[in-house]
Amino acid sequence: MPAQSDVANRSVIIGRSSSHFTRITRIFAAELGVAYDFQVVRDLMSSNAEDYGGNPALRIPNLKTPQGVWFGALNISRELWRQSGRKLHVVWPEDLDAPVTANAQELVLQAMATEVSLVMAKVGGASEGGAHPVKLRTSLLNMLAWLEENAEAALAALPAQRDLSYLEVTLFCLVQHLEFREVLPTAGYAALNRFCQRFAARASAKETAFRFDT
Ligand SMILES: N[C@@H](CCC(=O)N[C@@H](CS)C(=O)NCC(=O)O)C(=O)O
Repeated sequence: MPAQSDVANRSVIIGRSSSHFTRITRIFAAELGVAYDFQVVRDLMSSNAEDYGGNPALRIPNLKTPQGVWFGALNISRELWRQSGRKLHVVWPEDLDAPVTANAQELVLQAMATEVSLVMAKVGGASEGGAHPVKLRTSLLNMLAWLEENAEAALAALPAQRDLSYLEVTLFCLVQHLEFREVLPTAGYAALNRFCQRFAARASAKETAFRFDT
């Protein structure tokens, strides 16, 4: 049983079980063996920063720690790495020094952000037929086509002795989420599906399956 002081000092992930950016952080926590509490943001339309742990961008995920609040999935994943006793070899975005790997990371994160815009516009009741949503969809399809063509090369270029990379975790969360939120059917992306099948075998992926919080 954890000591009471450990429980009192435990970090809190503020997010949603249906959010791909939140899932990144939960996969990192599981891989790194870091215990945390989970605080669900029930209303993503809230304009009160307090509902998001104080994040003025009104976004999730955020991580509450005794030192302060960390905003965003990358900051959180790094902080979880610092908290972990495991000292895994993680390849972070700034370690990607070839165009194929750096561009893959850029496009995965941009595709995730574009997907957020499309989902939030739908939730907010905006028309999907407007000029900008149509452009966003074209951009998303272009990015997915690029990733389908280049992801295998990018993954093969990662250091072989790594335990994990931000690229793999984010790519997995992106592809799974497109299907989960019915933004795009992903069955036609064979290379991306092969990658997801391999990644899905990890305990951290199994433990963090997308679901709508009740
Ligand atoms: N840069 C942030 C992006 C986070 C983000 O966009 N989260 C989405 C949920 S997956 C969100 O909070 N959406 C609310 C909104 O768009 O109003 C990160 O890397 O964590």
